[in-house]
Amino acid sequence: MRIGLRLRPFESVSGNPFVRRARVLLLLLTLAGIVAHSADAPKAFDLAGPHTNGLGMRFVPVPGTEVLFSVYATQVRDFRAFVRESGYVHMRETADSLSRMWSQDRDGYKQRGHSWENPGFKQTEVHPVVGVSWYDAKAFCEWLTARERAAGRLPAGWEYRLPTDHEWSVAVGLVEEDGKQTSAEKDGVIKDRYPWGAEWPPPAGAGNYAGEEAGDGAWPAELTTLKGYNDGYARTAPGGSFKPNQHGLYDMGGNAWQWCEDEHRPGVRVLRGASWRSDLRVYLLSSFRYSVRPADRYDNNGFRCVVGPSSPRPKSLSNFFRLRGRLVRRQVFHGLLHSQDAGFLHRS
Ligand SMILES: [Ca+2]
Repeated sequence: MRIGLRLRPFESVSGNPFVRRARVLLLLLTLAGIVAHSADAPKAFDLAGPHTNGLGMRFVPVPGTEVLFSVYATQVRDFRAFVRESGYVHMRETADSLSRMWSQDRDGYKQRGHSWENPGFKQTEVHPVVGVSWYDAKAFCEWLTARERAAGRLPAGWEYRLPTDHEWSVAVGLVEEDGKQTSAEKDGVIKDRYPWGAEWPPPAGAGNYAGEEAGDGAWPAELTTLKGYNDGYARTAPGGSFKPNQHGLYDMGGNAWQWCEDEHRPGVRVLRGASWRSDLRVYLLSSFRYSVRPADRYDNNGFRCVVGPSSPRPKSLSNFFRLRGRLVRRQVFHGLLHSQDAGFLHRS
């Protein structure tokens, strides 16, 4: 309408037929450009989800949270795209020997030169990426946020990040946990609740844990397995090998531990969900919290992304201080990320 209103008085004063034709042609070209631009424009991000991002990662809403959860743990193909596009260099290529990946063999956990690309067992592109630190996971989320924003596929004020410990609890069904308590305070408190329900031992197809299949030639003699349970995967399993939970999320129990945003105790970050290496009943509880240093890389640790509002809104003065504290800590970690530790170190 605006175009028509502007051109009509202009055309009325021109008597030259060539000028008129040129203007009509210009108008048609302009309209064609508008149509072409509309076709290329990214689809509006539906805040209610589901959403599939530029890497093909699918996100669904989880009632009780303000975020959309990735239905799969981050897969090898996702992390490979990150490394290829960003030039991110894995820690094993840097000087910090403590952060080289730990992988299990018959003689237990050792640093054997493995990495997310070759964790010591076969992984396809749709297996969960493992051997990644909390810093690696955070760097992936930062890169993905920038990538999706640049492509117009992320609303203003939204970001990709790790789930908080509380969001992860809601997603696994522990909706009654108190979001104001720390992960350490809630560790193992709710008993007899597992990602599959209340049964023990786990029913067939409950997830990829250390069933009898895990006790192969490379399994340490001192480790036990889940007697009477066999899920068919001695190490990791491709995403989608087991039934999704009530929200459509795969592997919320088993396969690979998943990093969360939260510090569990000073110096360590929380991971949830257990892994292919877990057989102890307490580890399989939905409320169990595992924690290691944020720089640690293990062959059974991975992560899952969420997408949502960048930071929680402070509801009270005490929350404001908590938020400030969190932001300060984030800046410290950001500094580490871009200095000697696991950051965007470019190869060239
Ligand atoms: Ca297994």
